[in-house]
Amino acid sequence: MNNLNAADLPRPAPRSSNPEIMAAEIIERLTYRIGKDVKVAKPHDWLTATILVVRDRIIDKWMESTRKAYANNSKRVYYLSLEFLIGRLMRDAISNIGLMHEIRDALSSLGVDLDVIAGLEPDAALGNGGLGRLAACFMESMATVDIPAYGYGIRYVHGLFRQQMADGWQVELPETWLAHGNPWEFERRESSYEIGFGGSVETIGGYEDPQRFVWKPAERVIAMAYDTPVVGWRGTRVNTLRLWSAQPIDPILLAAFNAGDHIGALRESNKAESLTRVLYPADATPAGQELRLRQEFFFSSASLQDILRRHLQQYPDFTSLPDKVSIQLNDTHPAISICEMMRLLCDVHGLEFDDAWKITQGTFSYTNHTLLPEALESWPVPLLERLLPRHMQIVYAINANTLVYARKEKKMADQQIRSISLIDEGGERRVRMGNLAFIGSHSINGVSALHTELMKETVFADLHGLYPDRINNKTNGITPRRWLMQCNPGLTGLVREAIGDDFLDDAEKLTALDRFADDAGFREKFAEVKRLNKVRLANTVAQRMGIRVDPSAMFDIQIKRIHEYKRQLLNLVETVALYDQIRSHPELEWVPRVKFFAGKAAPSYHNAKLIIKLANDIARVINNDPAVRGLLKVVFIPNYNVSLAEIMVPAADLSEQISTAGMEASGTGNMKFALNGALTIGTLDGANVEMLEHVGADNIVIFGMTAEEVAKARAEGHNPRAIIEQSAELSQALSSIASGVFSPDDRSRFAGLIDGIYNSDWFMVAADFDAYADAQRKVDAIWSDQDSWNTKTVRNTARMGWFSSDRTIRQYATEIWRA
Ligand code: TH1
Repeated sequence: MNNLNAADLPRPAPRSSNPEIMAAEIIERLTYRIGKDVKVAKPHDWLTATILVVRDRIIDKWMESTRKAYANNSKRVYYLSLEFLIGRLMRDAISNIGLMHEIRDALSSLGVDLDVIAGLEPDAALGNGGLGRLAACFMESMATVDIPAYGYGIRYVHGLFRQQMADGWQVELPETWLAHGNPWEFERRESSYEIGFGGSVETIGGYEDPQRFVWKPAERVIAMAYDTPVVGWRGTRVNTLRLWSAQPIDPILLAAFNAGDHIGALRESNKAESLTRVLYPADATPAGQELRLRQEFFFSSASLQDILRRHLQQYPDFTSLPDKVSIQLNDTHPAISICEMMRLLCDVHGLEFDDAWKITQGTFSYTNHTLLPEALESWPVPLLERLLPRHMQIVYAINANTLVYARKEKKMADQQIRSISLIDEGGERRVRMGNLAFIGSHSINGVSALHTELMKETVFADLHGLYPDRINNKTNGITPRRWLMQCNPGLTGLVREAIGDDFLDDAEKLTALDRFADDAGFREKFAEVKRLNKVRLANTVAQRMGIRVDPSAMFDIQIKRIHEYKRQLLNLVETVALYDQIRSHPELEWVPRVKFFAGKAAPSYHNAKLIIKLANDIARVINNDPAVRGLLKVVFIPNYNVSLAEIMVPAADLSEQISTAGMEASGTGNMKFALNGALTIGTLDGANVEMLEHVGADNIVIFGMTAEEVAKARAEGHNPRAIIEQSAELSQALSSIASGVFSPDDRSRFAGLIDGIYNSDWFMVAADFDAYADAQRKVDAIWSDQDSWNTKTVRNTARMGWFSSDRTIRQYATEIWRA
């Protein structure tokens, strides 16, 4: 192939966008690729055939994009992430290549409804929450803004568990997104690498003057690539999401099998495959298990080998690496890549340590997504030593250089030296992955302005003192294609009528909508779109849960992972207080509300699971109490995922973003709701702070303690018991929950949860309660003046364009990647 001239070869026939021709192609795929006759084809077969037709139209662009990057010697960006929460792909892809009407027509000429088969596509949940979803939004935006980029991750056989409810308790079931095969992906057997674990390090060149180190792993597995094309808006560019799957070196030990040891013959093979079998279901908490470290190293090593191989295909050596390659670490999960790069450069390619270090640092950059101390990854030294002995040596070498520099050049004191060290010496010795990622990178970024400032003041204070130019901010964003155009076609159509199509290519052009906030006719249409989206959600809830909700009530929604710092408990306690108020003051005009909750709890997170049970217990009591007269309903929708979010986000009137200030690094759900015309009730936390700046104080309801006040209260100690006693509403709500009003079958079920509020109130539920309840009554007052409400919600949509992930990616590209 290499000595042929591509221009002289026959080229694939250009793909037509004529619906008749596409219908014929769908039949062709059904027949020859799936092997089914039209008469017996199942809906799933139609889905697969359609995806194959769509995929073909993306492939031409894909090859062109790859060729172009090669020909222009463009810099390539590699986004390394253990999570990609992509959800469904078909609608996204069809819409981005501009064939929605054509494919719909093609299918309908075959008697197939696009919406029906689109609903059958499995929701790829290779991620837990915000961090994984951000990686997916970034992939789409990098293709859209024409950056040659690869996402690298793991092809988990089982993504995030399916959540089922058993009597209001969360039960985890395996998720099987690959059950029907995956028509999007290409298996790349030729892109396979060996990955080692354990063993020992040999020194060549003698003890006195060691020249080289050679790692002799005791175990080896194969990493095999699966590629998925990711197409940007208007098909501008197609990038690759490359996911690694673990394969055994010997699929079966035939001698053992023939000797009758049928299970032993497969042991090694099973062990290898188990590496990429499941996603760890912990969000913002480290898994801390050996298998997790194996996953992290497996995918880091495979990605690094692939990146270096591709570089050497095009360039003579690695001196140009920092100019031609940027590697972005999505949190510390891939941080071991820094050591692996050093090992490959020094031990395999023969570079000197100092030269390799310059190249490594010039190439890597790191995004931090959380400051929660319990969430900062670290690995016990003995574990790293056993599993990755050469990498442990490299950690010590990097540490020695850094600490000498800090001590000798920067005159740092013992306390500061302890805090910047890669080794945590307090208790069992552990390697701090955050410090490794920081020291091995030329850029360290936070994900909102507040979070970035807190990074400088807290966990990274001393490292920031040592390297003051490295920390920078890149406020998160969301892709407006998925989170406006696809999930909310009604609103998209209305906005186009009002301001034209410019905003489709540049979300910041939505500001043109601002003046329509004062146009009563427009506001009415805007409200009508919202109503239809609420009807759609009401239907989903009726279908899935048999619960009827009234679309004319305020839809108040909190959807995200269940975590104490996100304070679903604050919302639930206020719900109980409101329930009490509605019953004690039936003469007042209460605003009818439906409080929706959805989200998964980490299987080992006891309090989070208890909060889910509490939501369900409260729902059962309130929804069945005739004294409430339908003024309040509580709905916990099971199995929250990207596809459910796409139905709930456009249907929200009120968006709950109520984390304890200083604890939510950014949040991205907050942006999705506001863009779709919901009002936010929120704390001054994460990106809420910047949302306030963009939408204006009149168009968002902010309440509660600031991050500074929270830090002060924690340092000086606050007295939750006194606070509770001063608030009649709060004490009544807490004692009814604690005493078993909502859990008559187990009266002490929630006593411990409520005790936590009385005794320490770490998350400031009591401390913020009154401010939150007042803010909710302010929300009621705005709702009661629908003109005022609709003015605010239109302004939210108009002013949220800045939070497009296209803007975020452009900032990464110019300020970090220089791509
Ligand atoms: C989340 C943050 O909690 C959230 O505030 C932020 O918007 C999002 O990342 C994207 O930046 C995080 N998710 C995880 C998941 C794991 C570990 C740490 C974090 S921080 C597994």
